[in-house]
Amino acid sequence: MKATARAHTNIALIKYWGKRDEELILPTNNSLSLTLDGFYTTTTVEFRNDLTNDIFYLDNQCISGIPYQRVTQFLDLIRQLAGKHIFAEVRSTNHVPTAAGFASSASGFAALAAAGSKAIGLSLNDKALSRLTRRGSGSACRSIYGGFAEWQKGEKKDGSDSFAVPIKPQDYWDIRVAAVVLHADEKKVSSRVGMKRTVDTSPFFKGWVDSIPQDLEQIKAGISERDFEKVGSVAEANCLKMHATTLGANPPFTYWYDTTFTVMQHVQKLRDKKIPAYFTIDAGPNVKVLYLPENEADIKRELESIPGVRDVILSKAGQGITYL
Ligand code: 2P0
Repeated sequence: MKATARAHTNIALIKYWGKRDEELILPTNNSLSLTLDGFYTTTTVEFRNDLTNDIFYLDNQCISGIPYQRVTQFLDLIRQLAGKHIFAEVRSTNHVPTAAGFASSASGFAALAAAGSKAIGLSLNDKALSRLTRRGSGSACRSIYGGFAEWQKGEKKDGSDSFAVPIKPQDYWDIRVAAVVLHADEKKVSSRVGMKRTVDTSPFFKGWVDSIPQDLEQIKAGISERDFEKVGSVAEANCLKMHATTLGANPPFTYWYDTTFTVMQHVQKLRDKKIPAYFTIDAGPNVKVLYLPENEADIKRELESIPGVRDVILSKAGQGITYL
């Protein structure tokens, strides 16, 4: 009753921002992401009869508190699905540079879902695995697949039709992402809290939700045509719209720092020099820059020259779940 799985994190090009059901983690809009090869979590789950509670080690440290509770609550879902009452030892290793500004929750819950469900004897197809993973953290349900994936929000109240589907595999198109590291501080408003505040209070939230179908249609067309400018410009505009909703919330908030703005301006500067580059930003100050392999040296040089930039970490498209 032991299994090991690896999952990579993903960067949303059309963002998930807002829940219609917090308990089941059901989103208000579809989202679309690219899985990244540089950042992953490897997790081993072993269900053992001799355990009287779950144990969770992250990077060889025994974890308690809220992160432990999120893991045990997720294991409860796996136990429920399998109809077995047995505790587990979970050992995870994060290969997501802690300062890179990537949430390790996406790769973390995807690896936990895959290893946990296999260890307990469930054989879930990708759709069922994605649906289960969603309950750990929404964005994690997209990390089941390599390359481009879309999380379909679904319509049903029970969440049975809310899961991610593959759009294009890892080797379809060599798009790259530079993670521009500015700050590694704990964020003041978590994405969970920020999303809820936005849904509850921001008058801009409706505009955000209403604009998603068109963004999705355009970005999917861009992906099909391998049109980098189309994909990049839709992703950048979608990110700006998501962040605009937070300014309309009560109390208002933003994830951006002054340096976030500076990086955005440098990305524009790259485009002025005819080097295609587009940014996207998650619920934090760090910026991710989309670019093509032939421009890697120029992109890296420009980004590293910006005052306040601590690191620039380059990544390619990554693969979906693998079992080790
Ligand atoms: C995304 N983010 O699509 C968006 C863009 C942040 C900004 O998914 O509450 O950690 O666990 O479902 O997945 C971050 O939210 O939230 C996120 P929960 P999650 O990647």
